[in-house]
Amino acid sequence: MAREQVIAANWKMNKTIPEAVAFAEQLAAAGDFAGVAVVLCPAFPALAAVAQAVAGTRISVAAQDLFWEDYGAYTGEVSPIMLRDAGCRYVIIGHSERRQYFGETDETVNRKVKAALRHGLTPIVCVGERLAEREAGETFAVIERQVRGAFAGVAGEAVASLVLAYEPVWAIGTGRNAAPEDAQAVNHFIRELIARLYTPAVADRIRIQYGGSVTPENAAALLVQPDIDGALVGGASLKVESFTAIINAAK
Ligand code: G2H
Repeated sequence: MAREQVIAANWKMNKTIPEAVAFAEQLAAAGDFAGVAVVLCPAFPALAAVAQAVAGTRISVAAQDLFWEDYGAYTGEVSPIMLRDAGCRYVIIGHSERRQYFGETDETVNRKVKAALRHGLTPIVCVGERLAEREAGETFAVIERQVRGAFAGVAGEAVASLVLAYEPVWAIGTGRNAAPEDAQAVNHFIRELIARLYTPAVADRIRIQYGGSVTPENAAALLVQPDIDGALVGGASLKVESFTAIINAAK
């Protein structure tokens, strides 16, 4: 089945509101990107302004995190209702930086996935092994644990609609991307796991990105792999030219 590729710009803790809006306007003017789902993921303060800037285009907006409650005394947190209100369609959940620095676990990822789905947000769920785990031959076991944890109690129809991002931790922001065949092997493993946990039809529909030092130079070789359905791009998404080149590599 032909799956629409998802190319997402994870800006992490970069770009002020004016910088984010200027990028969004420039990107919107750069093309209509037919056939590719293009997603911008600004920091919370810029979400609404970027959503306004891309209104009426094919570009969507994602938050980089959310909390699972709707309202309440949770100082510093942002709920799925607020993200919808700000114009988000997607939300990144379980990025390795959140797992590493902010105590995210498979259980909190699962609660966030359910909260996002409950409010009509499409999760972009991140999984990936650390270098020591890869070197110990534990890559598939780690990925399986993270995928099972993220989707515990989530129905197949919902899983089919969301996005997974395989991001080996050792490749994030290091300039060292996974070899296309290695990324393909893990993405293929994930798709087979989804087929085992749900059905082949669900596995066929879920979009599985690769993330970790994706650049205009290496994007095409990664995106041509049969089980890689897009990219979650960090560093190379901060400039319109390099991000546009990666989108064009997906076509
Ligand atoms: C991985 C990726 C974006 P980078 O975190 O999610 O960042 O492309 O800088 O490795």
